[in-house]
Amino acid sequence: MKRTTQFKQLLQSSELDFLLEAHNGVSAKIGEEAGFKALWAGGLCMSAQYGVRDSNEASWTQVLEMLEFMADATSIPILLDGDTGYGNFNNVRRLVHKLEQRNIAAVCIEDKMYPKTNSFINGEKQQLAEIDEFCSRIKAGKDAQKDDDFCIITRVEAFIAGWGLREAMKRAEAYHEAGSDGILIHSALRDPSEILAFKKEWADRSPVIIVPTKYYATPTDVFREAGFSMAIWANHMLRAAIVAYQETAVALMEHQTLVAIEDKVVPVKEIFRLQGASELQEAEERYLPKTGEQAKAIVLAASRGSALGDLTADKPKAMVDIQGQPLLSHIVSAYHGAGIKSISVVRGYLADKIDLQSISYVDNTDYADTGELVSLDKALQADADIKGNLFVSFGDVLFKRHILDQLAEPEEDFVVAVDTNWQESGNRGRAADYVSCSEPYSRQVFNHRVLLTDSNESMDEAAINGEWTGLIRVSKPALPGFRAKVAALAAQPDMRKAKLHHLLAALAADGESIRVVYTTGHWLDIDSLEDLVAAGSFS
Ligand code: SPV
Ligand code: MG
Repeated sequence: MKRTTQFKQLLQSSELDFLLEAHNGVSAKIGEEAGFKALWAGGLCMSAQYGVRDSNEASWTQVLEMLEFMADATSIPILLDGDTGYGNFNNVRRLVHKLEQRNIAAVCIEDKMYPKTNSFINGEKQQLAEIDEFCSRIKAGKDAQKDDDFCIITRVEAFIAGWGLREAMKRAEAYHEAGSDGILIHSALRDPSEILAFKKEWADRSPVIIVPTKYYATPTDVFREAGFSMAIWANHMLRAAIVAYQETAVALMEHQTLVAIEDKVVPVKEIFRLQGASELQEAEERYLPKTGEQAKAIVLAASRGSALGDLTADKPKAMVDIQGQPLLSHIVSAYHGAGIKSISVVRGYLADKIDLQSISYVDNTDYADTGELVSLDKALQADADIKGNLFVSFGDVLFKRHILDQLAEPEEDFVVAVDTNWQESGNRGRAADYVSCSEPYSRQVFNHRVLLTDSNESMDEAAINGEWTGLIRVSKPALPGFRAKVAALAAQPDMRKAKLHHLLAALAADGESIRVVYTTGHWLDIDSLEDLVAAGSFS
């Protein structure tokens, strides 16, 4: 049911209904959850939550903006305390138009002048509007509404301004005649005598609403028996919040520890619940691209790493400790950081020593007589259903997560990360996968499409453009061809011990475009004890 219709039905029903004050999205939502069928967006509290006075210091569009959050956070009708209508008939009709656009069910306007003053501040000195002029606001508002069920409540301030029942009746009659959907009769007395006298005289000409802030001690049954349509609890959410704000601030100031208030405040997850955070998580599942989630990583970790000596006597290199964790854990974290959850590790030497959780394993039992290419072939055969990008890397190569993001970006089917700093690492006197590229690294190449032309462990220095990090990304569409190529090569007797750079060179020789992403540093190949020391400060 439309909120306007809900409100109109509540207004016109013979039951006494209650409207709870709300002043922002979260208080509105809490009011709805408590079971209230409608809310009062009160001027006093809306302005107070902005930290200003109830004197139209907050502009009407600022009020409107907050109302939009309140309406979005709820599904029950909201009655706006529209003060005096923020001007004359013209302002009221524009207000009505904007309220309808923002799903606000009804507005209440009071017969005073803009800028208004709260009724409880020197009410008796407040000037009432001319009856005819106020009626023009009502008529213009009613003419402006597009939804027949939108309600305009008119608030009679005669008692507040020190006039008697006769003036209140005269005004209520005129407003009713002008098209008002209900009367809000306000009183600043501590007893309900004024509002009861009005209701008795007015009878059932139209629904009557009250705001018992001052005569709060009156039993609710008195209102019910008198036949009021609605009672507004007009400022109690903010007043309650202020107590909590003040107690919390004072306690924290005094004790300088959160322990002092932790059991008096809701857990953070209650905030998430009120914000509907779980809905966003579901939506993310539905809408966000799942590149990382569907991607797969294969980590080749079959070799012992004998250059590390005793350190790999009882475990393979991938399990050597670096900064308190096995090398492989660092690699898995980098993949996880890029959203890649599906990780297969090819084990060989002391396979059962690689036992990290939540990754899958493929064993190359021929590891002693075969090379990386055969290990990769086994991993590809073990997973016939790779749903996205495939990343391949070595079990002894640490790298920063952002290199994976860089590899995922280009549109080519094959992308490799190549370190420009090859001379420095070459000087360490270890084997390195050198590559030649279509263009050497320079400051300009970042927007050039550099391709790999060859890869080998020994290469004429003049031909070397960088060192391959061992990281390659293969696109999903290229996977069938890649699988076939790997399988065909691995089946060749002379390729049983082939390394991955042989595969790279073979792909390049076949005319595949292998896009090079140049990087400098941010990875580490753990070949020696010296590398292990360097890894201790890799972060
Ligand atoms: C409000 O809640 O802003 C009201 C009611 O208008 S009163 O504060 O009693 O005037
Ligand atoms: Mg008000």
